[in-house]
Parts: sequence; structure tokens; C-alpha cells
Amino acid sequence: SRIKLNSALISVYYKDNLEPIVKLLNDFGVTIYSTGGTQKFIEDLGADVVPVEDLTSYPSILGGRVKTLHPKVFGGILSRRGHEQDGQDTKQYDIPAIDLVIVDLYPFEETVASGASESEIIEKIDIGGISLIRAAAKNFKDVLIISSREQYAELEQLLKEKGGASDIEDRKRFAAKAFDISSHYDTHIFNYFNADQEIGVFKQSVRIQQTLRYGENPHQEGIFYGALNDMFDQLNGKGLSYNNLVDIDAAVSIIAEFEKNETAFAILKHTNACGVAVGKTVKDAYLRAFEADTISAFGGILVTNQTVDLAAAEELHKLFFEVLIAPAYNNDALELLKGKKNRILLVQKTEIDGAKQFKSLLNGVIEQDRDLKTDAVIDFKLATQKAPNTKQEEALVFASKVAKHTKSNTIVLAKDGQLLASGVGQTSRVDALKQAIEKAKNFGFDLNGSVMASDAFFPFPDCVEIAHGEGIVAVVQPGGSIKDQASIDFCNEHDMAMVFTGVRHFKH
Ligand code: 93A
Repeated sequence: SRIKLNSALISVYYKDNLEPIVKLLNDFGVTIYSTGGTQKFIEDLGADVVPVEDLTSYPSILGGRVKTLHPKVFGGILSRRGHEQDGQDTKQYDIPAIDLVIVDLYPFEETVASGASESEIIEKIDIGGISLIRAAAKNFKDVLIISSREQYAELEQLLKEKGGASDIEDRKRFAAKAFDISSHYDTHIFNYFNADQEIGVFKQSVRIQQTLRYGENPHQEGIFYGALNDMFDQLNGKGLSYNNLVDIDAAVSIIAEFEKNETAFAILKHTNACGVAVGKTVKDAYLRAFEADTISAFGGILVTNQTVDLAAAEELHKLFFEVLIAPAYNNDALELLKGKKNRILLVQKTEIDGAKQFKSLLNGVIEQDRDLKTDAVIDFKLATQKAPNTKQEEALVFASKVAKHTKSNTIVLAKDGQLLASGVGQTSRVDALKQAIEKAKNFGFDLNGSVMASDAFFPFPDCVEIAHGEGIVAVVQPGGSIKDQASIDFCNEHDMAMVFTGVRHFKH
């Protein structure tokens, strides 16, 4: 419901940009209570303000450590409007209701970063401010909480738009932000106090943790550190498992290789793609991806870069799958897919951010830059006399995108925007190729005219020899082996095209 503001408590560290808010509140006849420095600032603006001391009958004590921590303040914020007992209490103890709380916390994080002394840092642990935020956010049904100076502009707009009132949706939205602010704030304090402990880089750097069903196996515990909700909305299905997250990471990574203006679909199992295709529609791309391995797709992780429509959903619904990730779903499609209650349906809201990747091993952690290099035709350096034609070039780009996201050693076979088969995680490149060939044939593909991508260079000409025997016509690989020439010579003698990218895409 819409609530007209009658009173506000303002206690902010940074006073900048407060002026328009104060003026508006004055115009709307809102009583403003305020703490020392903020009160002085408001007075200097020539606006009306009541010192919070007038309310509490206490001065600010302990050098400012206790200034708002008082039942008259917290009672005014926490009392439930229309609640009988709360009404009696506030009346008996003469506690005025506070409808709006504006806080900007002591800058703890900045003080730590400035290299200040321990005692200066400790003084910047805000107690009253964080309590005001929590109290006002808890009572969002009646109170509006502005928990950072970053929100002034939004408040100003709201006040103007609604004539000094707020709706429940506004109050709940700001309450959600408030708990975001307070959890961030406490995490910085936690990190400061735990910096010396062997707590691990992940736990220190991340503010939210989520207990998973279990780890890689049921006898292993699992926890995720991160704000998963920032990246996905889960529309259906059971809680995410450790393996789900590992696979979702792989799925989101591979689909990110495709341009938004091409419709792509991938099916993954154990982080490797068993089907990838582009298509005219999501349904078309899915069916072409599915075709590559109709067996592995069972229980798979599915991902697309386009809205899932009903036509696609009708096909997908026939498959038993674990997770589907898409930027959006049409309502009728969603309704159908929700028919299986365990099916995990995710809306992907953002790309993976973070240019770094971490992994724990031995008695430490390794960090590396994420592999952000996507091979494109422009990067191809022709190694052979024969050049790939345009269609083959496109297929080579497609194949190398898939190879980049497939466990090494890998060989990927593709044609016309469709994965035909891949060899994954093999201990030799030849084995990877043989696996790919056998698999493609098992699923009924004719390899004539197809192309091959390798995640790393060919140490011997064996791979191009075998490829030629199967009718593969074009090859993309990083190049860089001392025996490159042997592979080049073979291709030249057998009318094959080969391009080098100069970029290796190992994935261990
Ligand atoms: O030291 S505190 O934790 N004790 C309090 O009771 C208290 N109430 C508000 N700090 C407190 N505040 C903080 O004071 C606010 O979060 C804000 O950052 C600051 C505003 O103080 P002033 O208005 O005196 O500049």
C-alpha cells in the first residue's frame, strides 16, 4: 500500500548530494531527525531538522559510538503500524513513528584500503548505522530504507513521482538492496579480521556462500562461494549440485562463443559438448545438436543463446535432461517445460565476469587468465597451397570454438555449423581423432567434406593422414610443431587445406 512519509531519520557519513532530498522532505512537511554531523549539515542548508538527542534525551556518547542506539529510535522504526501491542507500546513510551531512514555507513572498506591504523579501522565499524539499516529493512512493510548515498537519486525520483509517499514494492525493493549493502559491509569486516587465517582465497573474496546438495559425489560436502542469483534466475527444478555448477559453467562458456545474431544450441555432458549446432530457429539448432549424439544427450546440460519458444520446448520436452539455460523463455514454452518438476530451468542474466580463473591444488591455489581468445577467420594463416572455401572457413571457426571448450586432447569434426563428433580428453591426439571418427560414423554421419579442429598442434602428420582417409577436407590447428612441415606436405600432396591460428586452447 502507498504510505505518505511523515518523518525521517537521516544519518549519513558522506553528506554530498543530500541537499535536494532534504529540500524535498521539507517541502512535503516531513519531520527530519538527524545525528550530529548530518544535523549540522542540514541546518547549514537552512532546512528544518530535529536533533536525534531531542528524541533520545541522551547526548552522543563514547566519542560517537552510541548516538542512535536507543529504544526511541529503534522503536519508531520497528513498530508495526496498525499492530495493537506495538501501538500501545509506542504510545506508552512516547515513541514517534519513523517512516524513512537514510543511512550512509562509515567507510570501513575505504579506511582499510587507505592503510589506516588498526584503531582507526575499528572505529569505522559502523554499529548504529548498520542497525538502523537492518531495522528499517526488516520493517519494510511500513518503512522505506535508503542504505547508501548511491540511492539518493532514486529516492529523489520516487519522492517527486509519488508526492512524498512510497508503495510496498518500493519499500521491498530498497529493503533487498539494504541487505545487499549490509552483507557486503559485514563481509569486508569479516575479511579484515580473517585475513591472516588459512581461510582460502575463495572464502575471503566472496560474500555469499551456498550449501550444495553435495560435492562431486554424495559422500563429499559441497559449498559454492559467489552470488549465483546475480547470474541466474531459477524458474524450475531441484537445487543445484556441485556437478551441475561445473557443467553450467562449461555450458555458459561455450555458448558465449556464438554471436547474439546466430542461433546456437549446445548439449553438454561432464563439461564436454556432445552436441553443438547453429540453426535457423532454436528448435532447428537443438535438433541439429541432438543429432550428433542422441545417447549422451540423456541427462545432459542444455544451453542456447536465444529465447526458448514453444516449438523448441515441444522437442526439448521429449528429452530427459538435467538443466536448460536460456536468456528467456516464452510463457507457453515455460509452462510445458515445467511439466517435469526436477528439471532445472535457468534464465541467464549476465555473462561470466572475471578475467581470472582459480583452482585449488597441492597446498595452494593456481590462478590464470581466462581463455578469452576466440578464433576467427581473420586469425587464420594459410599453411597449405589450397585455401579453404568460405563454407569451410565457417566450419573451421565453428570447430575450433568447440575444441576450445572440450577437454584436451581433443579433435573436433564439424560441417555446416554442426558438431559431427569429437574425441575428448584423450591421452593422445590420434586417439582423439579415432574416437571422433568412430563416433561420427556410429551416429550416421558421412565425413566427406567435413573439417577438423585440433586444440593443439600435430606433432606428427598421422592426424592429417587419417583425416584424409575419411574424406576430411580442411584443418585448423595452432601450428608450432617442429614437424609442422610434415603435416603441411601431406596436405599439399592430397589437396587438403590447412590453416594455423597460432593460439593453443588446452583445457585440462
Ligand atoms: O558509532 S556508531 O556505530 N554509533 C551509532 O549509534 C550510530 N548511529 C549512526 N555510528 C552511528 N551512525 C553512523 O554515523 C551512520 O551510519 C553515519 O555513517 C554516521 C553519521 O554521523 P554524523 O551524522 O554525526 O556525521
